[in-house]
Amino acid sequence: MEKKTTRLRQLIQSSQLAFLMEAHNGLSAKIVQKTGFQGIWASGLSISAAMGVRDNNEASWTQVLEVCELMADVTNIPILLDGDTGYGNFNNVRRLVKKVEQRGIAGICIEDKVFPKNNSLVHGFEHSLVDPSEFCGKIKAAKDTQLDNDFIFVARTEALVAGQSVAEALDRAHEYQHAGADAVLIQSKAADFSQISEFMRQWRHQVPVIIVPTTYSSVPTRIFRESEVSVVIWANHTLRAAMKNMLAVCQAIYHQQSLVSIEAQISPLAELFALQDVDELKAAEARYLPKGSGC
Ligand code: SPV
Ligand code: MG
Repeated sequence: MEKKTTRLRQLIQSSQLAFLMEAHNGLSAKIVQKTGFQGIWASGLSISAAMGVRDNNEASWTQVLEVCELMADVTNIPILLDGDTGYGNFNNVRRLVKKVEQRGIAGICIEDKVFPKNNSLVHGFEHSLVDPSEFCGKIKAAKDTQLDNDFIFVARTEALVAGQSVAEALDRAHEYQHAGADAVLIQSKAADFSQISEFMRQWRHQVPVIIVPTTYSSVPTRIFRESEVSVVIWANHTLRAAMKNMLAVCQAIYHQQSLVSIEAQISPLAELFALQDVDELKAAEARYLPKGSGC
């Protein structure tokens, strides 16, 4: 089987629109793979939410990496890690890339904001951008550090999120591409697709463009294809699905003091054990445990 890095590169560079689905722990990563998705978005928002903390770099980079390692261990599809700002300057990015590669992560996405960052979609926070020259230094440092040629560096511009123009986003994206980024992610918190559509019209398609249509979720995927977007990230939807159902089931059990009504709302144990691949352990026991040990 091809390396995960190679598969992520092929996915991103394919002429077909590709999709990455968010996961935030081993269980959700397995579900994403089982569904048929060809790649995972290791979302900073979802991983921090699953830890019960804010998406403001409250989780340390090693805590995030631990989660990613688990996700990589239990799946065989590539993972693109949301590496926020790279947790510091170019030197922190170099260290991050080294450790991420060691843990079997296929690529990293770094954004051009100041550390510690604020989530792009949360209301009432400022978004300060770093100078493009500083960000280009991070890109070059990452590309010089990676050992596997197919490892992916996605440069994410937050220009639109910070209230800057489409022209500024384009200028930044072009600089990032020239600095060696393998793809560009253009983030937006708008409820419509007009700014990104304009961005795509003016983008000289040297490297693929990735979008995250969380706030403009009503835009049909056909429009993304027509705009020649390369990858769509569904960025937080397993986390939000789990959160909603966990809350509903907790409330039902709390109020009813009974399990009578909730079985249909939760996964059967048999499905849970299947996802954990308990049959593999049974087979391994038959092979490795002494016969008649009763274990
Ligand atoms: C994430 O999933 O953590 C992202 C996407 O960075 S967003 O939350 O939309 O900024
Ligand atoms: Mg994020």
